[in-house]
Amino acid sequence: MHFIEWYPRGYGVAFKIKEKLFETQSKYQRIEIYETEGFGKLLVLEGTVQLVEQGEESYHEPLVHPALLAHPNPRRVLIIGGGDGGTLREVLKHKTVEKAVMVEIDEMVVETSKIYLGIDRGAFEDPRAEVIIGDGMEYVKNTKEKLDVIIVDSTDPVGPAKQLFSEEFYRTAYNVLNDDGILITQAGSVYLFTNELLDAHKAMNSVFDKVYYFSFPVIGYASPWSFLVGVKGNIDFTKIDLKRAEGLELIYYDPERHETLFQMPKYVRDLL
Ligand code: AG3
Repeated sequence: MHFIEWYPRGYGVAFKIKEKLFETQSKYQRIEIYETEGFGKLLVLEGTVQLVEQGEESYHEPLVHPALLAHPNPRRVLIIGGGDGGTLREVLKHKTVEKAVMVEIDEMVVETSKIYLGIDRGAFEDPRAEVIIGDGMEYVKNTKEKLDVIIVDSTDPVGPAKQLFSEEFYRTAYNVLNDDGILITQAGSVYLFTNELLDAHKAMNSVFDKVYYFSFPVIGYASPWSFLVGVKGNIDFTKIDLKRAEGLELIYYDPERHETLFQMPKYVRDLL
């Protein structure tokens, strides 16, 4: 048995499967959990791979640590999406973080992840963590809190996640950031979602003071995977605080080689 995620142009990412552990239709999407032959459990939402247990850090580390180490003092962090808890887990590794709010639209993703994955490794129980089931767009529109870092750990820009790639969302997010703030979002496959990436980049460019692009090879996705960073204020995202990186226990993102994040295919650099 195997599971295949089909990307555009007939490009597929496949896993050999031992068994299907769970399947349900939530209010928002089809949720599936598989036991793979070689990568532990696999979480699939609406037919798209969200993570494999053995390798998920290759997504969660670059999504979280570059932004938290580039920010001078990240104390309040908002995660939009991220129902499996992997992003929350990485955020809470930072001692500067006093509060991390995770706003996930689909309660079933949180519950299913708790039962079958446990990749939060206790993060949901951390006193600094708050989990809200709700719409991320509505949350940023209504919150009175000022934030240092916003992390968008969403599904692809279709369905409920589409609005999280819009100029309206970026503008609202910009307004809830402190004078120095960072928003980072996953932005799809470099080669296969190039148009979506360019659209998001354009929308961010019209809102943020500075926008950075980087990519990372993520296990389980059509890699390299792209990430977009919007900066409010004076933060230089090409520089990080190496001192604070000590003790983070990383596997994939290498703070001492932060500059290697920024390499990209020539055609992407020409388009951005
Ligand atoms: N967030 C989903 C990233 C997008 C994956 N897209 C795809 N496979 N087509 C990951 C959730 C992990 N916290």
